[in-house]
Amino acid sequence: MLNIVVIIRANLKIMNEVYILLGGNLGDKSKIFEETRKLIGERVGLVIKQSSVYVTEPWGFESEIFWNQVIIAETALSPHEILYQTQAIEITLGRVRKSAHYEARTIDIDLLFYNDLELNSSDLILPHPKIGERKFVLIPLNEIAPDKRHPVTGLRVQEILKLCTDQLNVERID
Ligand code: PH2
Ligand code: MG
Ligand code: MG
Repeated sequence: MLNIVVIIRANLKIMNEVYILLGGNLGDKSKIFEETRKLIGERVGLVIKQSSVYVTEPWGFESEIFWNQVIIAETALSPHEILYQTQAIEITLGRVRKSAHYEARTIDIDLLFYNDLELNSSDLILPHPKIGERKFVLIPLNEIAPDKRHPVTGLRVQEILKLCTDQLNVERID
């Protein structure tokens, strides 16, 4: 009997939900987004939900128009394992960082939520600290998870969106 319990426990992978923002404004955005979702599915976990793609005005700097999309993946990885994988995917898909400032990019993959985890490490903060300031995040997020609660404030995504004063244009394209 004990043996059976041990075998079951060894095979039990606890699944987690990670909310991910895709953003890019350089290159063939349609191909790059498709490839990004495929690589996230292979290296992070099954994509269980995805918002429409939105065309969005650049927030915080002057640049080309962006595409943004929010996806939810089921994952057995830890937040830092996901960060490692998503940074590798960014590099595979041609992202080049020239400075510490905002820059045009082929693909940026940001972690928004990981379950209800609060994490403050030097290279990763969860939930993402700028969610409430950005309609290019909140509008796609609200499309697929309006009732998701922010673990720090307890507010639902739909409530955070109502409170957001960002005026930049965010337009659904598919
Ligand atoms: N990402 C930024 C800064 N500004 N603006 C839009 N519209 N979309 C983004 O993904 C974005 C941005 C930093 O990563
Ligand atoms: Mg970003
Ligand atoms: Mg990023």
